[in-house]
Amino acid sequence: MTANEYIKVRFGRHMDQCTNEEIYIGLLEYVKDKAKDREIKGGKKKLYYISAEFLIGKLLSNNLINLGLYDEVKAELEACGKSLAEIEEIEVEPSLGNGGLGRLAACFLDSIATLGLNGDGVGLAYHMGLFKQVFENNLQNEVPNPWMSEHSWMTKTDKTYKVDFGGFNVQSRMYDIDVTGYDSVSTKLHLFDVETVDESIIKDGINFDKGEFTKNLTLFLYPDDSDDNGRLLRVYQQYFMVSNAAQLILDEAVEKGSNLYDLADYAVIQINDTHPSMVIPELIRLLQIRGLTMDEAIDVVSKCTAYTNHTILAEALEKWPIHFMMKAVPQLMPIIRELHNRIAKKVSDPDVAIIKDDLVHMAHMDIHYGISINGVAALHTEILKETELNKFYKLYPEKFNNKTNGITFRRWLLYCNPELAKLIEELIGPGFKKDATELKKLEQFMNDDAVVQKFLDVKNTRKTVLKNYLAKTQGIEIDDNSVYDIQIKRLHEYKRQQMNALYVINKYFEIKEGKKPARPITVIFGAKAAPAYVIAKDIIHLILCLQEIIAKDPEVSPYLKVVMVENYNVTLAEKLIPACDIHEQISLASKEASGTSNMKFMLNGAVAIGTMDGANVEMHDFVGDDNIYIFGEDSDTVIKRYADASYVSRDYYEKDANLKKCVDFIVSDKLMEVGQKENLERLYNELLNKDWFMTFPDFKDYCETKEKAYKEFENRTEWGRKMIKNIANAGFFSSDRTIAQYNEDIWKL
Ligand code: NTF
Repeated sequence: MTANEYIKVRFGRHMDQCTNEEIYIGLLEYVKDKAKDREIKGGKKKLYYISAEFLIGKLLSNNLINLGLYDEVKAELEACGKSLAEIEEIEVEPSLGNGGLGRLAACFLDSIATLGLNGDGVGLAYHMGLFKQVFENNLQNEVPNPWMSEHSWMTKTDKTYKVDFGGFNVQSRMYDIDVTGYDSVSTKLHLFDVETVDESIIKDGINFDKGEFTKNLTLFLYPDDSDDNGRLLRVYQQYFMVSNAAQLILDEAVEKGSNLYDLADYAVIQINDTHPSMVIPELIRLLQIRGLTMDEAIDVVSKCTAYTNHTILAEALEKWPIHFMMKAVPQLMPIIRELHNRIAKKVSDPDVAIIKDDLVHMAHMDIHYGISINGVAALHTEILKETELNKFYKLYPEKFNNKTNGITFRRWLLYCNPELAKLIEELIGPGFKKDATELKKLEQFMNDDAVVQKFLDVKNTRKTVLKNYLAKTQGIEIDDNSVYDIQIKRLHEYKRQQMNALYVINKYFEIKEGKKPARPITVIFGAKAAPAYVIAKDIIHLILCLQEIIAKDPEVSPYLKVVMVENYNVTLAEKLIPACDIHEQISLASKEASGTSNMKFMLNGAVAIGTMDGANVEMHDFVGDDNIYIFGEDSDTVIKRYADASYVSRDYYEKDANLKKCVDFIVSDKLMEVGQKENLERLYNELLNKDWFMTFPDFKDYCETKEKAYKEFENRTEWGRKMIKNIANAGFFSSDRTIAQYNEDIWKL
């Protein structure tokens, strides 16, 4: 049945007689039916990828592509005067993630299904998602981001579980989203929810009564944890997620014939960061209820779980106070103590203990009782082994392994940049769609100027698409003849958006002084700051103030434009990335575990300016010095600087007049005209007295490297060659490769 025929049956009318709303509903149901036909059958062992976040993005087009229906449906729609783009606008992007960690989980699900692996995702159905970002008076405000609707990709199942907390219990329900593989099977994303959730308790932005746990459990992802109830809520959420997962895992294994002693033959669990770590004691607890002894249960579970570390930032390595755990999940504490005691008997070093200073170290539990610990890029894994987790590495060298992140080329090339996909297919055939390493064949065209021009033409097309999109959706005007310089990622000091902002100030002064750039520059930011992260919000404030000042300044605005897009999300990324000329990957070396936007930009023919950090290092290995702009201190230097506590930001400020001038501008009268004194002064003082992520030592090199990049951008043909070199070498960063490696080394499905 075609989509058209399906819609006719569903609404009793031909497509051209239906509203866009009806067509969307019809297509959604049509796709769900098709996905069902492809559900993976059989398979004894199953992977459970448990994650607090799944940043899946809109699903209609992605599913149509993966099911091989995209062209057909697009043509059907066009035949009756409709456009798929318009239909897509009706879909609301699910707000189930924060950043790279959540988007990675979504890319992984796509690759798991595409490779035909038996693996499902498990997470939570947060009704209001993370939050929706709105700008007011050059400040970030947060409001709820509802995304569920009656007609949804989520299907209500009849699976419900009881989840016990200290003093109360709730009944859960499982909802499923089909995950369609590209020309392959479909698997599932299981999202758990509670029926007692009450959206009406949300008042004034994203505030709600944090004590009403049965009403607020699945309202928001990462609720504010600056007070005790907020922290308790996070523990409740995590336990709710893993208790459901554990019950599901055991049920499915038993259904397939497991006697539970052989659970490892039926289930392998990937713990995505430490949010799902309690799955270890919870499984042990449930196995004991089902008749195993503590010894047996620990033995069984120790063969089933694997842990991925996504950061070396200490504050992200979760440690829960025992008194919280006793209140929220008292049934787990005896098990956690037992797990702790067993290690303490063998290893006396308190640094590797599970319980230390009345805190439960979630990652430590994962490492001692799991089969694998992996980092997410080569450098990151080395730092884990040599520094952050060195003591664990010495205990269990065989457990440590690297899995450099990847992205799905279906969403991040075929869907978001059809013009580029088409050009590539014309040049090297369609093989790259299933085997990303075939992109390498593009290198043969690097010296063919006519082909190079075609890549430049595609880029220009996409730049115009972005221009029109921003005008329509955000009321922002940009010049598509300017160079698009883009930094999109969570707002965090280590990612150093503040350094990019200082560069903008530097450029503003240059233009004022008569040094005009060869071509106008458009600096685009997209980032949400965690609601309680004060300095991150101050950085957004600075960027928005710069945007306003520069836009209003007739001397500067023809040459420089700052744009901070509102509510940066997957949908916006899909428009920004294909249009980008230069992408910013400027984290302080050693701090960005991998980065994944870097891979998406590379695949879309943008050239990076970046530090030797995360996956940038591997990108540099592939493309060489001439096709990526590397600057700044390396991770060894940075790690040493932290170790000897020798960094004093004020020294740099006082020695470098240009830096001083740029930093001082933050608290100048000019900025105060449009900004808030309190925010700007706080940021200024932070930089001057702390600058924990060391922007000052890298600033000069950063500015010079950007100048070099802008200059080389003017040699259009040479730049086109750099673009091709990047695209041709992006194949390694396909999540199909990453997932194949997880399966080969860890999951063994
Ligand atoms: C993020 N980690 C890292 O900051 C990124 O570098 C990396 O690309 C992604 O994970 C995916 O691996 C986190 O979000 C967290 F939560 F660990 F801080």
